[in-house]
Amino acid sequence: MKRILIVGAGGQIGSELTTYLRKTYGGANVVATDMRECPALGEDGPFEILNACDAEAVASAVSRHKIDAIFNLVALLSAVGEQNPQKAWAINMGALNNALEVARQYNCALFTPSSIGAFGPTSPKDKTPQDTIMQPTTIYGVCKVTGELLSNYYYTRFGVDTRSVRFPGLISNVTLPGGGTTDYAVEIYYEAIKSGKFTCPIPENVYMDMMYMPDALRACVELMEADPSKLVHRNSFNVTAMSFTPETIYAEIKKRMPDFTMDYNVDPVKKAISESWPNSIDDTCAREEWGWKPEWDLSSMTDDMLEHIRRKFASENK
Ligand code: AKB
Repeated sequence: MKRILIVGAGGQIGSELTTYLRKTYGGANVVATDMRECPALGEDGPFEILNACDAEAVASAVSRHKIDAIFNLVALLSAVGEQNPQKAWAINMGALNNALEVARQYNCALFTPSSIGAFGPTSPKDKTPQDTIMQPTTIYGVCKVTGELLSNYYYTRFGVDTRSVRFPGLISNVTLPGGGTTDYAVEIYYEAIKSGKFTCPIPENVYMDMMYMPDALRACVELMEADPSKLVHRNSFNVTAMSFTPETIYAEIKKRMPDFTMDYNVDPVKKAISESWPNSIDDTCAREEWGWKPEWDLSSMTDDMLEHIRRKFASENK
């Protein structure tokens, strides 16, 4: 990758991936784009307003900036997608379709995140394999499975270098996620520092895979730089770092903040979605085909999250 376009750079992944890529590939070589103004993304490299569903605008950005790799990060997440399935399909598939076509026309590599949301209640629940039954029950999951198939089709039919990972819930302290089922695992840290109490929308015993953002950023780059001759799979690789329930993450925070309390007000939509997803996924293929290995676990992530959020609130309250 030499000249990179990030589509949907203002979201949870993009806001950190932009900085990460700019450090490696040079600020001027990473063009960040989003529907909305994102002043921070224009500080150390080019930023443009771009509607990912406007095919001509995407093609123009790729051509003007001589792009050779696209990161398509546009998505309405699982919980918010259920409020308006038609809109979720139009945005998620519209952005992917345009990215695939432009990648084909301009000979670009393309990274698109998939998700544990691509699995459903009929997938094996524990250590869910790389290749297995995928019958998701959310529109988000339907888009992800379709996207994986379409991306593989563009690779085999047109030779487009499409690659993807199935991300678990991503935990970060820069930009809040929005509209996901796993968002609680970010919100709990903010509430621990802000108010010392958290009301959890997910049932206490539901396991979901999670990953700290520094591992997720590394996964994106390591997969895109991986030797293509070693890749048996492409769209999309299971990757994970940890799996826990609300009770586990609560206990981990409470170890460090003994006065922290948590109660439950379970959201029926998030309950149904979380219970339809795997307890844990098996990422052996990613480990074998491109050397994937997470560096953060629940304990080290909890230390880091609490420290960063404490500093953030302290500087905001100065
Ligand atoms: C969501 O909860 O919708 C996302 C995901 C796991 O893809 N964070």
